[in-house]
Amino acid sequence: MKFIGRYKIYYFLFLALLCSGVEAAQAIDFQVFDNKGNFLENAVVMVTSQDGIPLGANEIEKIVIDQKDKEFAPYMTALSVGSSAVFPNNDKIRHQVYSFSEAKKFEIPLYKNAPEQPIDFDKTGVVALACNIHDWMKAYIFVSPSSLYAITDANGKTKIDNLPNGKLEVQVWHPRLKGKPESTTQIIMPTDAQPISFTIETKRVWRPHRAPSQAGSGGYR
Ligand SMILES: [Cu+2]
Repeated sequence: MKFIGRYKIYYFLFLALLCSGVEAAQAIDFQVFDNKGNFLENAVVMVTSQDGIPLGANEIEKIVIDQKDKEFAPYMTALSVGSSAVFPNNDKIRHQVYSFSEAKKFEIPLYKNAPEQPIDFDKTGVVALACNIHDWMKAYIFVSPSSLYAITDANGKTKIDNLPNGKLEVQVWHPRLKGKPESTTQIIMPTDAQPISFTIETKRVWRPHRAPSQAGSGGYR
C-alpha cells in the first residue's frame, strides 16, 4: 500500500507539472473603447501585477522613434522602464526634439541625421514628445513598469502574448485619457471571456494644424 501511495504522489506531481507547464504562458485579447463607444486606437494596454505582486521590468529595449516628413513615427510607443530610445532625423530639415514630462525631461538641440546619444527612460509614466520647430509634431512614449504591454490598432484591438498564469491586474493609457492610468485598472482572470474590453473616459485635446496657411490655428480632436 505504501508503495502505491508513493506512486500516487508522483502521479499527482506529474499532473501538476503538466498543467502548470501548459498554463504558464497565455495570450489574451483586448479591445479598448472610448466613452462614446468608438474604437480607441493607440491605447497602451499593460499588465502591472500578477496575483497582487507587481511585475518588474524584464526586457530592456533599444527602440527607434523616427522623424519623417515632419512627423514622429510611431506616434505611440511603449517600452519597459530602463529602456532607451534614439530619435533619428530622416528629413532634410532640422528638428529639435524635447519633453517637459515628469517621467523624463530632455531636449536634443537642433540636429540632422541621428543624434549620437540614446535617451534613457528610467522612470515609469508618460513622456510627451514634441518638436520646437514644428508645433504639430507630437508623439508619446509610455514607460511601463513591466514588459507585458501592447498598443491597440484602428479597431481598438490588441493582444499580449506570454502572459503569466493567475489573476492579472491590467491598466490602459491613452493620450486622451481623462485621469490617471490607475483609474482604468481591471483585475482579470485567465478564464474571463475574450476580448477583455475596456471603456475609457476621454477628454478633447488641442492639436495644431499642420498646413502653413493655417499656422497658429488648430482644432480639437
Ligand atoms: Cu520638427
